[in-house]
Amino acid sequence: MQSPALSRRELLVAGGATMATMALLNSRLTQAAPLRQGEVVLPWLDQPEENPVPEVIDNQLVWEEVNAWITPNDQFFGIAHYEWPEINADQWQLAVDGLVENPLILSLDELKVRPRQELTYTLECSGNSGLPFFDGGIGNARWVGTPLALLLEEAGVLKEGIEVVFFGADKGEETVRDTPMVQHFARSMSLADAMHSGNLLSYEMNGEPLPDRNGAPLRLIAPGWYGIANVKWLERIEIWDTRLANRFMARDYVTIRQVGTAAEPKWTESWVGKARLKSAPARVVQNGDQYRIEGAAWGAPIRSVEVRLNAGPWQSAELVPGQQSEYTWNFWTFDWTDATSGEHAITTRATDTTGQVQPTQDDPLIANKITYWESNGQITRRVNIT
Ligand SMILES: Nc1nc2c(c(=O)[nH]1)N[C@H]1C(S)=C(S)[C@@H](COP(=O)(O)O)O[C@H]1N2
Ligand SMILES: [Mo]
Repeated sequence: MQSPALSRRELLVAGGATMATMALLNSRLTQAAPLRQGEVVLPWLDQPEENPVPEVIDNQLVWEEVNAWITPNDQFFGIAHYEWPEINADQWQLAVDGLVENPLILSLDELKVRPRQELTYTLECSGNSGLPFFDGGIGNARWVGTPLALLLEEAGVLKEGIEVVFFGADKGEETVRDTPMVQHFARSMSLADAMHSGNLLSYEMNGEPLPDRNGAPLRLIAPGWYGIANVKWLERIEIWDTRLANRFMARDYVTIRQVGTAAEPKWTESWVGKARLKSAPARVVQNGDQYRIEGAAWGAPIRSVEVRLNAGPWQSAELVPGQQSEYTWNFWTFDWTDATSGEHAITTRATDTTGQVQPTQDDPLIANKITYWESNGQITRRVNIT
């Protein structure tokens, strides 16, 4: 799951490295892009609009301030569709039931004594970059929890059980076909997807107890998926013999795309699930007359990133070593040697290890999409060089 480079470090740590070695490894990983003396960040000319829904989007990553590969908890974005519950962890319990042999009810302590697994995973909201006020719906954190698959095995899923439904404590009113009803936030996954060895029931984020904003006391961490799959404030897991078709599976988080011709229009409506290949310029760093463009690429294992200045040719960026991993962003840098004064447009594109290239904004996949989810088209940002 993790790259060989990362696993080797983990082995080293597990093998009893000294505190000094651990601190060094830690700082090399987390300080992947610190500013050096004399360097300043140039602000982007294009800035996101003011957030009109602060009750839904609580915080956003500020790209110009990204100094580290791991996003500190206080800089991590937060999303809540209904409310922001603050749960008393001492009284909280997780129920696992439905089509299982042994229904479980577990306290947080009972979960914590189960096998502990760590995973570094970049979580992006599928709406990120799809709205003019939303470009910071992404962050990379080190999550700790117990593997979901072990708990499902313990509960013993019956053979009719095909879908795993995750319910959060947060709830709100939904009106469907004129019927108002109170519903909890919920998402589901096929049993096969849920049994993936990377899925965690997570209670720790970057070495701290999971913050309230990010789903305390327990959330699902589903590497390889968009943010929506990572159910927060988890309190119930049910095994069903049918698919969940609630707001977050079948109404919101549905991508609508025109695939037919103008003469014969055809539309697809598809479910938002797995993460997609993407990259973005993070910031331009100036040191005297030297300029460097920094950025990130994620959503798939990254092979390369290219940068395009204005209408110029695509030029190779350099991937920051040691960050290659299936589930994390990979930072990259580009030395901008011939920067001239005036306004410039900077576009980036990522290629994954299978050769797939991040789509352009006029690729039909992006251009013919009328909903804002899954906006992984190439991003252009503008900067002024004086
Ligand atoms: N219970 C619950 N879980 C949830 C949500 C929610 O509204 N309620 N929002 C989802 C969405 S859309 C995203 S992008 C991620 C955001 O995770 P974060 O707030 O930790 O960044 O949580 C997901 N899990
Ligand atoms: Mo999201």
